[in-house]
Amino acid sequence: MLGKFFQKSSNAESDRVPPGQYLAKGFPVLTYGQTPRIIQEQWQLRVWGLAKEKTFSWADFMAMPQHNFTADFHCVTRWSKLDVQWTGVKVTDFMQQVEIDPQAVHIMEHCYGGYTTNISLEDFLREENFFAHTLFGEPLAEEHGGPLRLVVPHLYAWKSAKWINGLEFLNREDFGFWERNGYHKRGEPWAEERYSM
Ligand SMILES: Nc1nc2c(c(=O)[nH]1)N[C@H]1C(S)=C(S)[C@@H](COP(=O)(O)O)O[C@H]1N2
Ligand SMILES: [Mo]
Repeated sequence: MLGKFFQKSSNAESDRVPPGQYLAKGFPVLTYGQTPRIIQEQWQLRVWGLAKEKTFSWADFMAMPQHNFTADFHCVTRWSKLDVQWTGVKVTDFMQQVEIDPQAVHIMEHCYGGYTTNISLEDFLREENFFAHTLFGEPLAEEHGGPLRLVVPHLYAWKSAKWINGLEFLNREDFGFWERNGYHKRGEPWAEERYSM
């Protein structure tokens, strides 16, 4: 398990690596299908369902408060990367501009290219979640989800939608792409919520 793709963790780091995970060298790319190419100026994110429909442009996102974030990243295929450095917009700041129906309890994340993943409203609204456009000080590369992706540090990274372009608010839980194909509906790495039985 060590060698080309994984590295050994120090004691301080190993406290931060969830069970069954190993530290990756570099930052692997994990994409199902093709990488969509999106021109930044044409990028949009639409909100609909149990929320007042609204479309956000790139300029809208740039006008929101910008922050730096350091977060650990855990892929269910067993690699983790600690202290990933991002810049972007907090989900909580973004949500100040979204009017949700009180019946909304769940969200489907939609992406350019057709990928979907579901998340509860409670998991989505966590203070530490953010939309990222910058990775280690560079514009977010296409293969990592540029121009903009979601990052949800407390869940496995398949919930961190790359090329995000929609949030559909729902009154019940629905399943996204991987969840329909056997992944756990929530995906909490410390509880090893990898697959559904
Ligand atoms: N749109 C989209 N988002 C996605 C994926 C994908 O295939 N398509 N893969 C997910 C998975 S399984 C992981 S581990 C992370 C990987 O992000 P990275 O390629 O930047 O490392 O993105 C997640 N977001
Ligand atoms: Mo993943």
